[in-house]
Amino acid sequence: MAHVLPNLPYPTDALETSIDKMTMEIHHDRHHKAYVDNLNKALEAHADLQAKSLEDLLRGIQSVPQDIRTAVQNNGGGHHNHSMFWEIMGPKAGGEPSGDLKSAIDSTFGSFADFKTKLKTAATGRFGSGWAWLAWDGKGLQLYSTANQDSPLMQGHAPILGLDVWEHAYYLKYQNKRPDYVDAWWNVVNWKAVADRFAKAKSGR
Ligand code: MN3
Repeated sequence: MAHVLPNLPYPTDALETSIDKMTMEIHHDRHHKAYVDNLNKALEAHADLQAKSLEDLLRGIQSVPQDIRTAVQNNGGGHHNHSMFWEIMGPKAGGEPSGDLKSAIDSTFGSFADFKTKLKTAATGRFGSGWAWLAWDGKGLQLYSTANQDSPLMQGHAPILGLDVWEHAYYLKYQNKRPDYVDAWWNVVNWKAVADRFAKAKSGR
């Protein structure tokens, strides 16, 4: 079955002023679409891999045939990462996590403020293109960055929250000021969606 570009769950101007409308249009309609198209192209002659869920495909990236492995890693990762990214943002969002997620963040990183500082360090310290992550490793939370479109799924972790730090995610509005983009991004994080992902990961679903 072919992989499909999901619709944005809100209008392209809904995340103004943190993320501008044109960036959202290009990011979703062109960049994310290209990952989906190129993933489908890579899987064209592989009915067995087409039958797998995107998550299983990425968890098992090392067993994907070598001639298409890089294409699946980059484009399958890109598809999964962006599908998550749209979902964990929203209009009238921001603020702070609550409940279980808040407790886990506090006990792992010290406080929500410490967590934000550490994620910003990971996001701004990633040289070139990549993502900064909050991930569930099966026992606890981890915070790190990955290069390119690599997903925590590729190392057996569940992505809880991910911040896209490719230049295409922010350059139109922020140019080279990645730290300003990271600061503004907190205003559009949908903590309810992040908490749902955390609960799901913890229960192993
Ligand atoms: Mn992107």
